[in-house]
Amino acid sequence: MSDKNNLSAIEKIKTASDGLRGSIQESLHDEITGAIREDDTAVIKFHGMYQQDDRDRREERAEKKLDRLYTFMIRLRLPGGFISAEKWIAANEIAGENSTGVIKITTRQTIQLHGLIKSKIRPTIQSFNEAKLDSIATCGDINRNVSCSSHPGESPIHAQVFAYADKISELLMPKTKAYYEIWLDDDKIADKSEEVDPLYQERYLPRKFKIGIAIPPNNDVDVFTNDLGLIAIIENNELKGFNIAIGGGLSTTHGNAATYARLGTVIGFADTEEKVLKTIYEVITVQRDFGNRSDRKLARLKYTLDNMGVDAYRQEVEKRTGFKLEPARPYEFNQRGDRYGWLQNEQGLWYYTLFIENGRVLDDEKVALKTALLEVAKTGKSNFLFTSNQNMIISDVADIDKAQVNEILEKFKIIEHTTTASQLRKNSIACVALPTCPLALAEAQRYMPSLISKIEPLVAKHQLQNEDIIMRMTGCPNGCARPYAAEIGFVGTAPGRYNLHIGGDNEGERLNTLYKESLDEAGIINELDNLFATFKKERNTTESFGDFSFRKYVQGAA
Ligand code: SRM
Ligand code: SF4
Repeated sequence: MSDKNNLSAIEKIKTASDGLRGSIQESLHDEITGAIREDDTAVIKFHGMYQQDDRDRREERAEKKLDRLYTFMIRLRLPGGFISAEKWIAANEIAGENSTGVIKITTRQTIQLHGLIKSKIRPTIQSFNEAKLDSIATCGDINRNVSCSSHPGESPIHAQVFAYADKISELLMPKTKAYYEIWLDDDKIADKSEEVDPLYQERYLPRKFKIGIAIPPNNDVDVFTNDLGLIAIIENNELKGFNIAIGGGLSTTHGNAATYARLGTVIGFADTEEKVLKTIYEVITVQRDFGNRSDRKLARLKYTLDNMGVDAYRQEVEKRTGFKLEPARPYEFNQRGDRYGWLQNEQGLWYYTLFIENGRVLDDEKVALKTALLEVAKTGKSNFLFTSNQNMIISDVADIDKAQVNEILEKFKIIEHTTTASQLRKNSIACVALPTCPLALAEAQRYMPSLISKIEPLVAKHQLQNEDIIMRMTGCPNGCARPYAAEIGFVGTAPGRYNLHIGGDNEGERLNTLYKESLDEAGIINELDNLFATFKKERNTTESFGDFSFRKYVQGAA
């Protein structure tokens, strides 16, 4: 239980926020600055936004004695990454009118818009609302966007499992009406008892909370990196229930040895929907009551779990639900990447997964992705799904409409773009980092594409082009592109410098290990050249790069 006398500043802001209202209204009306009041920057996150500034322009503006160029990023709530064609068209328009125009698919299957100035926030949320889209609880100390295995073509019961993402998202929504009041001009509620929130109470959770649902054998959602992961147990094409894993979380802080990345621990199995939802709810109440509210660096469920011990945590959950979890059932993961190209599901609908480098949907000199997707959406013959690998699936296309959609994809060279990208590139993701992320120490999505162009010749030199090597980069150790769960992970330490991590497995069941610190580009290329050469020479027949580097460099070094 946290020290009540030593609460972090954010805890005090949450409690004093009057149901997440803070002084956001006043901040919005203040025309002297493009920023909002400091306390409100914490409150606004619960409404799905972050205050940022253009870091590329900090110096220039400081020289001119100008305030930073403040803008806001807004993130939508899309459980399981599903968006209808109609909503996609709306998001396109809103992005064009109010933000940079780039739609960014995130590593948790939703989309973000960057670069909104303060006066554009309300119109943006109002337009989203008209399109039946919202950004509630996509940030802040609360349950975030629920992710779910995204390939309907891979499992006959995908729809059944997928429905849980919505149910969980609904179950864990905050009760406050502040979002509607502040952004959508709803009347102030007279009776505050309508807002009483038995789950989040007044202080919400000690830290963000993430839930992912995986459908084996695909672990595309990286289920063990979530605070709570559900693993669908399917026998004879029937959903039997879920194994429940808790305590995943990736962030570390350079120089703070008390912080660590951790994969979730499976604590048992629940069969019925009622039991699954009850267990999720009470896992969260235990974290709410026992999590650290003094030190935000140590506040995620993973630390609560390790402090209490796995058995004690499970027992506390079982005490609250009133039933015991069954022993975990067997399952097997054998892939994590997306299944590119067309795939048909059991019901006969078609799905096209296309490659979107680092999830950035825009028209550039290589491919007019944004225009192509808009044209597909305008046919009204498909929906869309985002994947946890920052890609997109054109979904639910009837057999009779497939040729028309395919023609658009051919016309805009989307198919060519997807099929000709190297295996390495398609297995890589990078976080946003500069210029918008205030925490970035180094570049990520702006640098990764060019670094891959330099690694591809190495892969070719060592004849490893057909290997599925999962490579991820982040601009800081917070781990937004899950680099610690990659076979090759780059974690930014300073401009142009990255820690190199190796030895994670291909399926997402083993974290990697720090191999070399603060390498520059030449250092990275040199290390990878040597690693690939040794891998080629010494690997066992079916050994993946991750398993090989774990055996040789992690176990071998122990
Ligand atoms: Fe993240 C903070 C972007 C997935 C761990 N993350 C941030 C912020 C909001 C920076 C900030 O606090 O001001 C970044 C905004 C950058 C920008 O300009 O857009 C940011 N995180 C992202 C996204 C957009 C990366 C991407 O390129 O896709 C992902 C949005 C997911 C979503 O839709 O909700 C994103 N972040 C993740 C993941 C991966 C995941 O969840 O699967 C992680 C690691 C897993 C985990 O949570 O342990 C992650 N982000 C963090 C952390 C470290 C949390 C911690 O435990 O300490 C921070 C910093 C914080 O919360 O203080 C952070
Ligand atoms: Fe920003 Fe760091 Fe997350 Fe990248 S990993 S988006 S640099 S917080």
